[in-house]
This record gives sequence, C-alpha cells and structure tokens, in this order.
Amino acid sequence: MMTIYDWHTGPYPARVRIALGELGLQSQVRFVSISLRKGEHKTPAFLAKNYSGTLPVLELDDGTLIAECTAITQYLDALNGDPRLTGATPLEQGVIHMMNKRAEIELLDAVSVYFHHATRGLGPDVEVYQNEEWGLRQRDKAVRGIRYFDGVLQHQPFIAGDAFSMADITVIGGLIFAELVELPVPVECEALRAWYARMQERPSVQNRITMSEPAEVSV
Ligand code: GTS
Repeated sequence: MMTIYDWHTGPYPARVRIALGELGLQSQVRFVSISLRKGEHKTPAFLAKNYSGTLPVLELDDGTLIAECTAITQYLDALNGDPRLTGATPLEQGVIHMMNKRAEIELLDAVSVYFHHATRGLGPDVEVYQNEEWGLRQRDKAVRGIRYFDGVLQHQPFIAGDAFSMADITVIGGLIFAELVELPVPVECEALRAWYARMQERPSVQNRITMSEPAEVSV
C-alpha cells in the first residue's frame, strides 16, 4: 500500500489524485491529510519527508519518498508498463514533458505565487514572507498563460496533442487554483472553456476530492 500525504482540496494534490483515477490505482493508496492552514507542511517532521515543504508526497512501502507532482505522476504511470499519461514514444514523452512544464511555469505555479504573495494566502502564521508586487506580476503571467493555452486548444483537442496526458492534468490544476483565487477564464477563451467542460466530465476529475474518504487520517 502506497501512502500519499496531501490535502484533499488542494490544486497540486488534485494532479496526483486525477492521475490515480485515470490509472485506476485508487485502491492501492492511503491518504494522510496534512493541514496547510495549520502549517503542518512546514514542521521539521514533514520537511524531513520533503525538503521543499510542499504537498503532495508519495511514500512507498520501502520508505522511498517521491515529491513533485510530475515525478509522482511519472512513477505511477510507469508502474504497469503501459504509460498512458506521460507518453509511450520518445516524441510523445518530449512533447508532454514540455507542455506539462509550460503549464506549471506559465499557469499553475504563477497562480500559486499570486495566492501566496498578493492575497492572504495561508494566513500570517504560514506566509512569513510576502511580496505583493511579485504576486501581482505572476497573476498577470497566469492570465497570459490562460490565453496561450486557449490558443493551443484552438488547434488540437488536448494540451499536448491528440490524447489526454499529464499536461492536461496540470492545466486542470491551474484552473482549479485560478477558481480558488477568483481568477476567471475570460469568456472569449472559448476553446479553453470547452476543453475544461470536457475535462470535468472525466470521472477522475469528478472523484478527486472524495477519493480519500473514509480512510483519511489527520496528522
Ligand atoms: N512543485 C511542487 C509540485 O509540483 O508538487 C509544488 C507543490 C505545491 O506547491 N503544493 C501546494 C503546497 O504545498 C499544495 S496546494 O496549495 O495545491 O494544496 N503549498 C504550500 C506552500 O506553503 O507552498
């Protein structure tokens, strides 16, 4: 049984939860809930699991710890020898990796910086340093990113081409975070809005929050 340390409604945790759903691996993991608002991800005990102090983290039976959504997704996707989210051919792998990274840099991570720096974020006890100007710049970057991905989807059905992949999951994470910080997708971004509506029909996306009940434990 693998263990995932996360927070059930978090946008980054959502990426791994969606991957688990897509791969049908839900029954092979148990979830341990880490409270971001209480700063449990910054305690020495948790930092020993993930130096970066972020969620999610995957722990294997032998104690191996894998942090970073992309790394966790790659590991899970490779488990049964039939990768469906990170690409099977060198070309697919390269393009998916690029678009996934772009989704992080231009959208998800930018929204995250905006949240932590230019809003209340996780509250004064957790947000020990805030730089509002930097946060607002990252919000503008995220809005440009939203428009970029709308353009991508005007020409192809998925973020990395013809098939659903890890890159779609990362953009979904970005839009989940954008909703949380009330950064709406502009109405004129019709291709992105239509794609997002299609993504929300996927069971993996619908079931991501309830996935951890009732096994969830608070530490
Ligand atoms: N690059 C990391 C990854 O891809 O896993 C980023 C992970 C990340 O930022 N996770 C958020 C976190 O731990 C979780 S959530 O906000 O999506 O729920 N944030 C807390 C913090 O203090 O940065």
